[in-house]
Amino acid sequence: MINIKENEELSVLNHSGAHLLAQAVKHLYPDALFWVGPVITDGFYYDIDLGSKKLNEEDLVSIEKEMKKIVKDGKRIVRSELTREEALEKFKNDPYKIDLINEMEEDTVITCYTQGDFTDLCRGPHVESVKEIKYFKLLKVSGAYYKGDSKNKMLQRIYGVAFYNQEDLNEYLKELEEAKERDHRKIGAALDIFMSHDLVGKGMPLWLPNGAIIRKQLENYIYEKEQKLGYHHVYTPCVGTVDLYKTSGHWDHYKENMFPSMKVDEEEFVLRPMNCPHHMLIYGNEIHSYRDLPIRIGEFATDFRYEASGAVKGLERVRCMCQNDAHLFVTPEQIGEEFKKVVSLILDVYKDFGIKKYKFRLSLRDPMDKEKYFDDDDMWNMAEDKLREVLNEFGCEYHEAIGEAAFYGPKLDVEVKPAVGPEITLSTCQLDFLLPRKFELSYIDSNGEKQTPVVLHRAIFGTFDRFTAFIIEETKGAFPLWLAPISINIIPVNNEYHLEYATRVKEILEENGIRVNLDSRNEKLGYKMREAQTRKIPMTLILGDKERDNKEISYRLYSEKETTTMKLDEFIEFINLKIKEKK
Ligand code: TSB
Ligand code: ZN
Repeated sequence: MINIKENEELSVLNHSGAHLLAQAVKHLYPDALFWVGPVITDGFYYDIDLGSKKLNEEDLVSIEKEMKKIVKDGKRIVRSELTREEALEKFKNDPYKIDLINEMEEDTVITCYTQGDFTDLCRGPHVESVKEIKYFKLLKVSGAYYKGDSKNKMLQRIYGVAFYNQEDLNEYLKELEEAKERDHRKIGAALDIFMSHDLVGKGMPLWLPNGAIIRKQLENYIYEKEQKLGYHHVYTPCVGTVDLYKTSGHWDHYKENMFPSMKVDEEEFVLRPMNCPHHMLIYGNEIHSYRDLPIRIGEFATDFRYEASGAVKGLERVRCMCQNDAHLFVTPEQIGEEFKKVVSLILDVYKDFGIKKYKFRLSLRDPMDKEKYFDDDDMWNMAEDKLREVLNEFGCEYHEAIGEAAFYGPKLDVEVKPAVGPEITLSTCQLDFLLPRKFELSYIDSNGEKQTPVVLHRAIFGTFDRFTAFIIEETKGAFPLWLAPISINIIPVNNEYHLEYATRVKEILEENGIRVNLDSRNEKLGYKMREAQTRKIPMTLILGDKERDNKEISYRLYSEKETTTMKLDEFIEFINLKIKEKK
């Protein structure tokens, strides 16, 4: 799906779409006040204060009608510049715009755009006339806190999208419908993968048995890979004392993303937002020689983060998450080699899951602004060169985000686009020159001297939560055999004659560790077949006279019409191989 924000022409058009929307709302609701109306990946929105009036779908239809009227009227969109005083005077009755003006830097050129009877404070640019905003659609309305803060007033956010012609708009709306069908929240509910409940809380999904199977498969899969790569897995508590997070620096720099602390006896705890401090302590528990490095400490670790209530989304953005985390302790010379192993693992995993659409984003330091970063010029230069070198070696395309490195080191993120909403980061690998110092970690080098290791924070799946959300959308819920909650559904053609054989086949498959369901309900074959499709079970066995008499099975794959018959023995071999190869 096209990313409107990244397309220059569509960006301008959609921004003008937001103004058109605001003008129409102002016509229909003269008391309306407007906060911001930006362009987003999926079009535009405007946050509006309508007092006690709550908009519904029908209101959107009326607003759209009004927008069409304004377009027909065809006013030009005219830019004007204002001094700060003029702007403050012009918008003196509008607290939101006053707020925006006050937030602007002293030397900002304040501009307004006027179309007919409507003027909005705006940086622009815009199309020349409202006539150009002919092909648009309002998509939905939802609540949004002023400045995204739940302590503030709830505004109403109207979403829309605009194109330069009807075909593009139609195509986009069609894709949008398909995307909604792919939304992991919808599929997750339909296939009983996860649920949520107000009594547990926002952003705290409950994994249902089907979801738990998928998650366990993911855990086993990545655990095995990490074991082969020399990772040591640990278990650590999902709380730490405030002092731990003061030592790591999170208390000073990450506090707004953390849950508030709680006192127990004399100790003050926080639910942890990250696992690095715990892993630093584990590394520090022993004396290390350079010969022991790299040391790789991995954990499937539960973390808690405060995410704005408007931002939480299914399994994709949660407040309680489980990271596929590891901290790799290396000498500076080992950075390149270890980073290469991480990238190789990422590529390997994405290949196994058939993930093809993703972007590498390499966040580097701004060399013009060195004071902003951990002070070790040689280390930065060496590390950044190594990261580039590795990505080039793999032939990976990547975007260099200059100035976006963290204070403590450069990083690589892998970004993907979910069915609905803006891009998200799945995998990440972040270099850290600082944290080992904060915890006074060391290794003894070949001259017998103490040195500080460098840490690579890395999460291949990111979190199991987010990765599962993404895989649900990639597969539309039709998981491969090895991942599906039920891999094989068995249907006896007639319970009276074929149930015994079907039961035997089920037992044999289960002995082979395969997840099977025997559908022995007294329902028609066609009905059972259709239901297996709805449940998106990857494979269905149909067992009748012929199969029973010849010790055979007939199988049909999800969404296919063809049936294949095989000897039972052969089938067991075939299916074991398929599952092992993760096909
Ligand atoms: C990799 N300390 C590092 C770790 O060692 C760390 O926490 N990095 S992180 O902050 O980038 O988080 C790791 C991954 O968790 C992200 O790449 C992202 O895929 C996933 N993630 C982050 N926030 C959320 C969230 N709210 N819900 C689901 N997944 C999330
Ligand atoms: Zn970390």
